[in-house]
Amino acid sequence: MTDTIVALSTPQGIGAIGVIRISGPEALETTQKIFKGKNLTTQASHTLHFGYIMDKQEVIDEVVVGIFKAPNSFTKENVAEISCHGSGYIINKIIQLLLQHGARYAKAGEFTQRAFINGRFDLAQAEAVADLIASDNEASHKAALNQMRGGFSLELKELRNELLNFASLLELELDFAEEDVDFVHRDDLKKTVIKLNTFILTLLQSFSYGNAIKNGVPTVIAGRPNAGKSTLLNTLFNEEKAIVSSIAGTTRDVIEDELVINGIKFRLVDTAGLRQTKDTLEALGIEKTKQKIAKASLLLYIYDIKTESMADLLQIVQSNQHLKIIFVANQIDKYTEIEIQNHILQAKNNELDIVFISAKNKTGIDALKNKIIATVLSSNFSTGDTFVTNMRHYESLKNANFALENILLGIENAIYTDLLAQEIRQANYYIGEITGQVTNDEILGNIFSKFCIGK
Ligand SMILES: Nc1nc2c(ncn2[C@@H]2O[C@H](COP(=O)(O)OP(=O)(O)OP(=O)(O)O)[C@@H](O)[C@H]2O)c(=O)[nH]1
Ligand SMILES: [Mg+2]
Repeated sequence: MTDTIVALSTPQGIGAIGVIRISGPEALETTQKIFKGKNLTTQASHTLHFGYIMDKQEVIDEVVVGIFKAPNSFTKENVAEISCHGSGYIINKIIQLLLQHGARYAKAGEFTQRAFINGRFDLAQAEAVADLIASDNEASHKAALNQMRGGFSLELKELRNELLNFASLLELELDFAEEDVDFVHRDDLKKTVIKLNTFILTLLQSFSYGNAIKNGVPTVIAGRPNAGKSTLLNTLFNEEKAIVSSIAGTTRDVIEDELVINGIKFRLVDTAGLRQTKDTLEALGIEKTKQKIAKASLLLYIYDIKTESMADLLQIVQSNQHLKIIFVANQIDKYTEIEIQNHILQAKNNELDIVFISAKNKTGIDALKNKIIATVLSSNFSTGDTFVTNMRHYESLKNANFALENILLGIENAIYTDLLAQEIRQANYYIGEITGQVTNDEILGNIFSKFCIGK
């Protein structure tokens, strides 16, 4: 038997209104005990009721109570939502009264946990609720909403069911081992496993993009000293974040902040200029630059067309094959039209795509932003609409992929039926971890404790 829980669902602190949520079998009765107005327990679901919250004879507040009857509520239980005036005193008082009348204070994420347990959605969808609340830009909002509404879980569940069918057929085969009949055509099993594995591989590949969407695309501004990296950073942020000077080697430490362009979040890093140096501090900065480049997925390589040759640029491409590079020719205000045209021609011959800017005069910045967005959205970086943003899902997918490869290997080597069945159970276990078809209290506790109270 579940109990009835209560918590403030709007942020702590003073607001115009605060919403207190009560969920559980006794939600309406408990609320009724402190409410003066219509009898809430006999009202229709999805209705609002004006009235007073009373502490015995004393009026605490004028409120509006919304009621949602099981199973048509967020938790699939009876739910009441009291909208009161947003004073800390009133909110605490109402919650205290509800606790006195038998409700229990909700744990972090307990409303969402109940929604999951009552089958409102699967685990991956429940987790997306937290992502949705945390999303602070268009792309992460889209990703979370897509996941909350089903995302990849539905397809994953269907494919898992197919695999489960095979597992039960294999069990049958074991029961009839004496008769030497195959209930499962290994070719059919193989087809299903390949289909599932292909889907899982796509999801695995989507993680770097999904993760970038959620936490910001790691983007490094690098180049030689005095190329104008810090000037560009300041221009992009419209703020003097980094020190700019004509002394080569000005930036020593990494300077990092988030920038949203066209709804996509970037983690932009300005770095120490790359060169040979005897200065210990500068050398440390250059080491940090290299570490940042190693972890980035996008590199904005800033250079001066007079000081770097095509061979230098090609060398940059050579040594940074793990990431996308945008070449940014800076300080074009210093050059003649002919010099620029000449450089464009050379770049074309070497198949290099270049954006020309003047970081100082703020010209070419929109073109650069467009180029950045186009690069992020280009097909080999992003993998379409569905992507994995959650580390836990990524780990389970990796394990599932490993198990599926083992099944394929097993079919190839015609291993014993019981071993094959065992591998299938493994794969199903890991996929079930994502959707919540397989859970344990520890996993659940871990996931929902990361939510805030009231969610
Ligand atoms: N004319 C012109 N000068 C620029 C431009 N961008 C930067 N500069 C100048 O170039 C010098 C170096 O700029 P920074 O932004 O400090 O260069 P940096 O790449 O960060 O240099 P380090 O931090 O030393 O590696 C400064 O004097 C800037 O004013 C530009 O577009 N045009
Ligand atoms: Mg600098």
